[in-house]
Amino acid sequence: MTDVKPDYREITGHFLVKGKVSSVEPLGEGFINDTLKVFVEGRDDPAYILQRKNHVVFPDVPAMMENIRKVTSHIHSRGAETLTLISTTEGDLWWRDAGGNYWTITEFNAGTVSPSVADTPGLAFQGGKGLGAFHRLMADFNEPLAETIKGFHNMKWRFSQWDEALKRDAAGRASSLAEEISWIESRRDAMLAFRDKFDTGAFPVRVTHNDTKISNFLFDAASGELRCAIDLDTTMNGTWLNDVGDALRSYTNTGAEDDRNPDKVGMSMEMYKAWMSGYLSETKGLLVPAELENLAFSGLYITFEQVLRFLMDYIDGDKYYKTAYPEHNLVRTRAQYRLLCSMEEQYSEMNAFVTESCA
Ligand code: GN1
Ligand code: MG
Repeated sequence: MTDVKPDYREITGHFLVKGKVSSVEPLGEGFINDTLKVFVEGRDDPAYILQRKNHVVFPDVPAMMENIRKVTSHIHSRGAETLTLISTTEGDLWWRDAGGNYWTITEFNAGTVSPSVADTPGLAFQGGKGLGAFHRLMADFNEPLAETIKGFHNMKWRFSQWDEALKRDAAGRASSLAEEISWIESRRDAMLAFRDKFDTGAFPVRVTHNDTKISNFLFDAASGELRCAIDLDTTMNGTWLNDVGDALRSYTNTGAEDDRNPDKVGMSMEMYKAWMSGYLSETKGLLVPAELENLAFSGLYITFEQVLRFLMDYIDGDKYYKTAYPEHNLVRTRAQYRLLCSMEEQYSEMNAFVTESCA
C-alpha cells in the first residue's frame, strides 16, 4: 500500500454515487482496511462508506466482493437490511487505482450507530439477536462461497503457521516469550480436537461472517435495536460456532481487547447470558445438537485463536495487524489470554446456561 494521500474525489468519481461529494472523512479503527465516510452536498449524515481493501490480507479482492454480492443479494431478497454495494461506472464492485489498491463503496445505512463496546446486557442481547438473524437469513443459502483468506478459523492451519513462525523467529523475540508460548502449546490438542469435529462433519457447513465483534453490527440510533451485520469481507463457509465464539470474545470482555491492565479483563457471565439469549432467540430451532453442545466452547476456541494470532504476529515482527506502539501485539496477547482463562474458569456455568435455555 502506498503512503501518498489518495485523491478521494477521483476515486469516488469512478462509482455510481448520487450527488456531489463534499468531503471524505476517516471512520472507525479497523485493523485491516481503511474505512472512510463520504458526504454529499445537501446532507448532514454520510451518504456512503468508502473502503480501501487490504489486498495483502485479502489476495483476491474481486472474489471477496463476489462473496459479498451473493450474501447481500440473498438477504435483500428476504426483505431484510444489509449492506448495499455501489458499482463502478464500468459495472464492477471495485475500482483499482494505479498503485494496485482496491476501492469499494457501499451505501451508509442511515440512522445507525456501531458501538465499539457492549456496555449493557440489553446491547449484548441485541447483538446476539443480530448474529442470530444473520445466521437465520443465510441458513437456506446453498451456493458455495470463495475461501478468501486461507484457513481463517482453521486451527490446523493456524498451528502450521504458528510452528513456522516459531522456527523463523523473524524478530528474534521467541526466547523471551517462553511463558506466552506455553499458553499456546498446553492447549494445542484440545483446540485441534474441536476443529476436527468440523473436519469430520459433526458441525454442518454454514455461511459464516467470521468477524462478529460488536463494532461489526449496526444498531438503530433512535431505538437501540439491532439493524444488521456489516463488514462482510470475511464471509465464507465454515461453522457458525466460529461466529458465536468471536462474538463472545467481544461482547463479554469486561476490559478492552488490548487492555494494558489485564486485571480489568474477564468474562462477564451477565453479558454472556444476555448475548446467548439473544442469539438463541433466533437460532434455537436451526442448531443441530453438536452445535448446541459446543456453543460455550466456541468462546474458548476463538479467544484462544486470537491469543495465538496476536502472539504469532508479535513473534513475526508485527507484520499483520496494525499496531499503535511497539509492544501492542504483546499487550493484546496478554489481555486476550486473561479473557481465555476467565472463560475456562466459568466454562461449566456457560455450558449449563445453554442447556437450561434449550430445555
Ligand atoms: C481484524 O480489521 P478488523 O477489526 O475487522 C481481523 C479479525 C480479528 C480482529 C481483532 C481479516 O478485524 O479476525 O479478530 O482484527 N480480521 C482479519 O480485533 O484478520
Ligand atoms: Mg473485519
